[in-house]
Amino acid sequence: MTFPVADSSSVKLKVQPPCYKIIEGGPMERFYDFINIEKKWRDYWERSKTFSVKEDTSFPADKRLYVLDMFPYPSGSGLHVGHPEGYTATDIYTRFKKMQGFNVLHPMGFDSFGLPAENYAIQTGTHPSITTYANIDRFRDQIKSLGFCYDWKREVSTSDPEYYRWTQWIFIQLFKKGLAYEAEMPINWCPNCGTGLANEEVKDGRCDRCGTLIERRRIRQWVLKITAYADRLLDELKILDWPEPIKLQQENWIGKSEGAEVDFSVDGELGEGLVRIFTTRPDTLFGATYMVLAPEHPLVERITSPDMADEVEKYIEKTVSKSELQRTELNREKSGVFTGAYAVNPVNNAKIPIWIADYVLWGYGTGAIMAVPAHDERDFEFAKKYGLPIIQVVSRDGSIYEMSEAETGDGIAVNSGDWSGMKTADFKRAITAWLEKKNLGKLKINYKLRDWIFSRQRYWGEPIPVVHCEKCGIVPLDESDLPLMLPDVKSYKPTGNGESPLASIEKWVNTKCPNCGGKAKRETNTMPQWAGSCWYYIRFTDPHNENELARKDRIKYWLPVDLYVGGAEHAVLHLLYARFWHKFLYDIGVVNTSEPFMALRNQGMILGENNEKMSKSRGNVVNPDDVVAEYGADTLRVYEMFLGPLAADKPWNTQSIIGIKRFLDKVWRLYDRIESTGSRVPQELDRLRHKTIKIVTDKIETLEFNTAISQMMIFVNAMQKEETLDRGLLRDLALILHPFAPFITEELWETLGEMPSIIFTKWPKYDPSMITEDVIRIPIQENGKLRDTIDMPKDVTKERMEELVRENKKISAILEGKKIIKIIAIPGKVLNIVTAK
Ligand code: ANZ
Ligand code: ZN
Repeated sequence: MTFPVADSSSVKLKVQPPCYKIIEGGPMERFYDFINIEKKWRDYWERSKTFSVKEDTSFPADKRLYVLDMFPYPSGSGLHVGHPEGYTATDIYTRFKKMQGFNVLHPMGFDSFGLPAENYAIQTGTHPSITTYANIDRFRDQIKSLGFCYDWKREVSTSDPEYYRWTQWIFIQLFKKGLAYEAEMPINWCPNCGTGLANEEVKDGRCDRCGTLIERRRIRQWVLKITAYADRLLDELKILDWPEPIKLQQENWIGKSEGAEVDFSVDGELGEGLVRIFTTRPDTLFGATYMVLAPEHPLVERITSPDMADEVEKYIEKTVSKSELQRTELNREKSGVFTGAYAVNPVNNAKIPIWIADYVLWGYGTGAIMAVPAHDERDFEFAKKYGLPIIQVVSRDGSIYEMSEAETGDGIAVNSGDWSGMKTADFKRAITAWLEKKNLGKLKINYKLRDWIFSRQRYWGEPIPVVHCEKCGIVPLDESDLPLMLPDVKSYKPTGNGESPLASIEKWVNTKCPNCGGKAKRETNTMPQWAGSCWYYIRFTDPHNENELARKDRIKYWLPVDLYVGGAEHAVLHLLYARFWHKFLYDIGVVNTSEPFMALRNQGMILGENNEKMSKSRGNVVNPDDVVAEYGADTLRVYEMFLGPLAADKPWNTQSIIGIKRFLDKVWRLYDRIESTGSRVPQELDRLRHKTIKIVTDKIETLEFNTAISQMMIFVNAMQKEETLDRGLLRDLALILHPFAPFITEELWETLGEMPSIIFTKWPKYDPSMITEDVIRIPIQENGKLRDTIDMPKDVTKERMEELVRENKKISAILEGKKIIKIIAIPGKVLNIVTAK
């Protein structure tokens, strides 16, 4: 094993002021002046364009990587210590892979449309673009201070017209394919934010942004047909290397459920008809004792008997303003009203009453159910309250017994006519086939996923690029007229009346139809904050393209993203929306892969020192700028990676940051003891070197950075015990520490007389034979005569012994030209080579 080292005659120690200080009256002493060192290398990288990446085709496809961070929203409060956590992780990985000979795309940008900038504008009267761009400048400086190897010339901001031009372009493509449509429908409305929201933005019935209770409001909306992709969004989760909990959240959100639609005939005073219900348990049809329609069901009016009309109407009024969550809460007291009408159960012709109740939602299935109180909890509760019959049709053991609660599990059919005795799964299949044959029902797959409410009645977002023409209806803008610039407006304030502030700019609103040239009005709603982040990773491949969203060959060169790191809170928002847009772009031939992010890793939350979430109100916020000023960016980086596993939530700990600073001080001082290359390295230390390289290599690969750092600490402590240190050893240390602490290692690299940047140096290799813990010295004999000894693992096999001997240079030299008759290897003891001349 040899370690590439520069010829020592070429070693020019470039003595640079920052790392030396004059001790008064004494010699110059090297000292870890991190402030100047970090500045020096930041400037150097910038000047030398060290991190600029090109689509260099000399890298084969398997040597191209795309490592991405979730780009930040540039808030007014600046960078949080949580940001550098993920950014350091991807930076380590990127630097490591570059050193292993990969071409790595590692970009950064800003997700700069959204509510906070607009709210700030409302408070201060400052235009959102002014605050946004000031915040971006601050964020960029802060991020740069941490030494990440981003290719800054690829920076994008979603609120730049040159960027949102293509967001608008994608919208027009969606519109042309019928995947963006206008609808007037009841949606989630946040009265505080003054805007409609998507289902994904509502958490526990409250606005995800401000915590206000959501109302239902019927307003005109733009909606994206994400449901058209439900199956693919679900199926292709399989091919993704993502954390299981995230995949599960998406799976549940998409919520595929298989069942049957069954038609019940209505026997109402005001007319007859069919009510179609959706059930996941067609095997319980014999247990249906009543039927429930959602209050919004159009049939309600037709079937309600005159004497029930008043009560029914009152009930409907009460329901409409309730959110879905309020309606479906399991432990909420159930309520409902009898319509006066009856339905006929197709399997046994039983007449059952039709009720309306708000626990049945209009937006799911068919908006109508058959109620089986014996086997459904909500139905059970409802039946108890209103004294409706409960008939057991599934049994644990085939017998009929008294039930104290709904039994929702599978079992054996009872009270089900000729079908009794069948197992649930078989019965489901059989009855569905029977229903299909009789034309009474059919197999049906339903999804929980709803189409994406895509318009916001707010200012600071992408204008939706369509007009409403009196003659032609909705007409998209010509693509050549993009970007449709967001106009300036006097009042940013949400109007609260369902219109965006843009609606008040008459000059902008009144326009010509691109189709007929007649009078038309612009769409005044804007896109949600999630639009820009749906495709930013594509733009990074070709960020300044003025003719298309990105050039095909560049997309092909880089996509898909190989590693994506960010918080887990985006599971069903950004990560679902981006997958949807990506699949659409795949279908129209813009991208060449069906998934955008192949591997995803989550970073945990960095909590305050008191183990609580960091927040201004709790007074436990740590500002990364302060840490960088006091200890340096390298210390912050190593510290955040040393805190614990990347995905874990972990509290800040000032004491241990001091420990990390001391570690880097120690590393620094080791470079006072450089001995020329090839000087003797104690075998123990040499072994430790190989072991450390192996562990650091393996642990970066799996993003277990804390373990890698621990091992480097052990290595450094061992080196510290030596009075002089082989230059090769120090060289290896600088290389493996580099991804973690890029500034200090560039400086130490220079101290070793090497040329910057260290990132262009090959990652060191380790010798596997050097890293086994227990080794024994095996005598190697030729015809019974001792020739050499070779260290081998204690549990070495015969075959491995032979291999190690053949690899040994000294033995090979001895055996040169001789004929090997046989090799006798006795594991753990001796190896004898029988040769002939
Ligand atoms: C009869 C039945 C018997 C049901 C039984 C369940 C258990 P998922 O898995 O969520 O798809 N349901 C159908 N449409 C509904 C609506 N619009 N609002 C509220 N509930 C609705 O669940 C489907 C089940 O939820 C359906 O199967 C139906 O109740 C109810 F032992 O039908 B079931
Ligand atoms: Zn809100």
